[in-house]
Amino acid sequence: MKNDNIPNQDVLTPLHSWISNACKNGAVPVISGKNGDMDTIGSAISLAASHPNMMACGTHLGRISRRVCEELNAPLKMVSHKSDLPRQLGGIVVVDAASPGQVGVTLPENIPKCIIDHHTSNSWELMKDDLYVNLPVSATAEIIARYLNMNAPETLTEPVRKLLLAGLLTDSGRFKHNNSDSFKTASILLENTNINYAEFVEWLETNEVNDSERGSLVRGLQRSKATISGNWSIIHTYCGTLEGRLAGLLLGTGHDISLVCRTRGGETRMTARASKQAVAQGIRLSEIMSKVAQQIGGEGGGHDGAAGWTGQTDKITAETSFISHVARITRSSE
Ligand SMILES: [Mn+2]
Repeated sequence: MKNDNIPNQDVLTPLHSWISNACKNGAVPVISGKNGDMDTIGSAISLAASHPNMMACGTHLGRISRRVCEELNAPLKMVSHKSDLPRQLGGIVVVDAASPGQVGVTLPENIPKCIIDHHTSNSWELMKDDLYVNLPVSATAEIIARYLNMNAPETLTEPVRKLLLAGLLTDSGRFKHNNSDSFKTASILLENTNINYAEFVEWLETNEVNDSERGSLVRGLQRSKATISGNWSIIHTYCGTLEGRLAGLLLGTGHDISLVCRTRGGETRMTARASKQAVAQGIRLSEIMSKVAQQIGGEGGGHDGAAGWTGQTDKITAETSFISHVARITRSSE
């Protein structure tokens, strides 16, 4: 069966023509999205490496991107205003941003732009010479990997492969929510290289956490307590930083729900995660957090399997409210 999701020549050939033409006319900044995540940064730097007239630019580096770029010596020009972009532009490429608002810098007018993205919807306004490339893949890095493999394979050096792999790994949640094409892209990135995949994944994950954060995570784990709330098991704790990461680690113990509290400067935050099975059987964390907000004030929301709440009450009150709302949910058999 033909898989229409695979980035193919139908998209990558016009992309190559657009880039070649733009590079003939001048400098071409490749601008990353303002969240500065590994996908957008890895995509921008890798694509920019394929032509001397291209330059990776961005307004922000996220925590993982910053460390990976430092380790790999990957160049990204920080820009805060359109005047920071090169003069005599031949075009502008934007990677991994679904709207102009996600770029972080106002783009100059009357310059052809090319948007490369994988978000399901977008609010870009396209002009005559603009090109919009969107594929239903797990990461923009996948589109770039396929493009470079086809049109500029010499660009796929080991650091570039690692940048793209890091983008793919982080955007697909370590291949937890990807489609099968992501494995093909990963295979393209790994084949004929000396990259040790297992070591690379470990490096990427341990690189996210520094010494003091590591201590904070361990203390959070040591303080954790398991509670049965109605039909559900909850593992909960508190910590000073990296609540999301700690909640993810705690969920690995096999409980239905993990809950992490953090209090700082009179503000309490709760971060919760639920297993896929718990969600399938009726847990909607975003609804629970909204109900907590209705009961004790503050703001709550998120997704079914990952949600948060922030407010002014102490952590015991917040935790108690969360746990009592979970107790009221009946467990359905799938
Ligand atoms: Mn992305």
